Amino acid sequence: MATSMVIGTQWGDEGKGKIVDYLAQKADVVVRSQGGNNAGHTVVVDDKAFALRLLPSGILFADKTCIIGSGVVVSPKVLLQEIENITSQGVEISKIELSTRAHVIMPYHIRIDEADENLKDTSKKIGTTKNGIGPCYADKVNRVGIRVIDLMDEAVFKEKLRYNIDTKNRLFEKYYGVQGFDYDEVLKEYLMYAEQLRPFVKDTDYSVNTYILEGKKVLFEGAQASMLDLDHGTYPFVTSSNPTAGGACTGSGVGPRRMQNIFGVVKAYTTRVGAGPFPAEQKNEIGDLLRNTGHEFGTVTGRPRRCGWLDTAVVRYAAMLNSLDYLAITRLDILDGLDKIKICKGYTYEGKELKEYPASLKVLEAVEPIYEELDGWNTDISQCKNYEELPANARYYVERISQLVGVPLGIVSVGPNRSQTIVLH
Ligand code: 2SA
Ligand code: GDP
Ligand code: MG
Repeated sequence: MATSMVIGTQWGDEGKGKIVDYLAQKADVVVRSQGGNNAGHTVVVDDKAFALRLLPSGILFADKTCIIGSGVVVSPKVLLQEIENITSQGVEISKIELSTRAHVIMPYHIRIDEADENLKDTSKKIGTTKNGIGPCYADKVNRVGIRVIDLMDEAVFKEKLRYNIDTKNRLFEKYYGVQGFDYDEVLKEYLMYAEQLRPFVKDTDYSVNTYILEGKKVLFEGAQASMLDLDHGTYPFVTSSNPTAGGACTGSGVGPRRMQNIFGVVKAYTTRVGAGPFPAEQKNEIGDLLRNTGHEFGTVTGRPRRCGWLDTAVVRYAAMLNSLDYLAITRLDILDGLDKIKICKGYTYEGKELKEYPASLKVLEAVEPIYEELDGWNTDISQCKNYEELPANARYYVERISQLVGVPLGIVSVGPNRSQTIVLH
């Protein structure tokens, strides 16, 4: 196995961090290709939980190379803090490479993110993580962004910073009515980060491809998820990058022919943080039960996550978008106490069954989920070590998911620890 990839199939927080950490045991290199510190990936090692935001979830191994690729947006402050946090806990971390081409999140991006959200009417608020992700990607697309390579060259950085501070300060003053930034203060802060980051900076477009050609095992780690994809998700209630498999190619500089073993991570039920349509949402005691049993609160923001039944219309769409090879079903243990479990098989709209996932949010907000009810297993499965040990009803549940989605099972996860992972293929 040369390369493999882990992708979220729902609205995020499927347990990608845990699956990446598990698969990383056999990998040499782990690559993040998109998103930034909006991600919150929890990895549990020996009952100790690490909340990772920017660092790839392979970081907790001493012998791996962890790459922050060209498509990532990087907050230097958060990255340096994250490295400091983990190393201060006595963990010997992997070697880190930071792409010269990654874009840098600046303080004005965070302020624009907050100000934009504050200006919107309640029904139009995206519910972003307010980390400046969208405004940083917007500057990149608008070709005024600052890349890591620019930060490494004081003269280039000064010129780009001057332009950005001047234009953004005008925007803050005239449009948002909030305080702008002092050029000298930002310059001083970021030149300090530049020196601290310099040892990690590398042309990762070349290094990732070289590792693959050398036969090293490279694992691509998706952040956020397919339904939050800027092009294919529930726009505009999405993030500003491409968490789908194609995004791993553009965000790392690796061609699609090299991508193999694409795992789609599926939480055994559905959650969503932030606004936007969610047809299988349970705004009732079932949703409350899933949130409380599953401790469904944002890793970064602590926001309560919206909860509902598993929606296979969503996962089927994700299977197509990502050409999934295997499903990795997580958090099956959270359903242990339920007598009956529902699966959403698809939707009807105006009385007719939809064959395709709708692009129109108006349609998506009006669809009726079609449910199938299954018997629960009412057993603690968290100590099951292999597939045969799972109760028959639990096996039937995951097999039914695989059947409805049309993708074989690869992994079933029954707890947050590495040891609570059942591998099927
Ligand atoms: P942004 O900040 O611009 O990317 O927000 C846009 C939308 O993307 C959603 N989003 C997320 N959804 C789930 N989990 C995320 N990461 C953290 C976590 C979130 C947290 O792991 O728990 O701590 O709240 C994440 N990041 C972005 C976001 O909710 C918006 O809907
Ligand atoms: P990510 O953003 O997709 O990496 O997911 P998060 O880390 O935000 O949220 C998933 C949570 O579920 C984390 O706290 C994980 O430690 C935990 N987790 C992952 N797999 C399992 C599982 O199979 N069972 C249980 N109980 N927890 C799990
Ligand atoms: Mg998360």
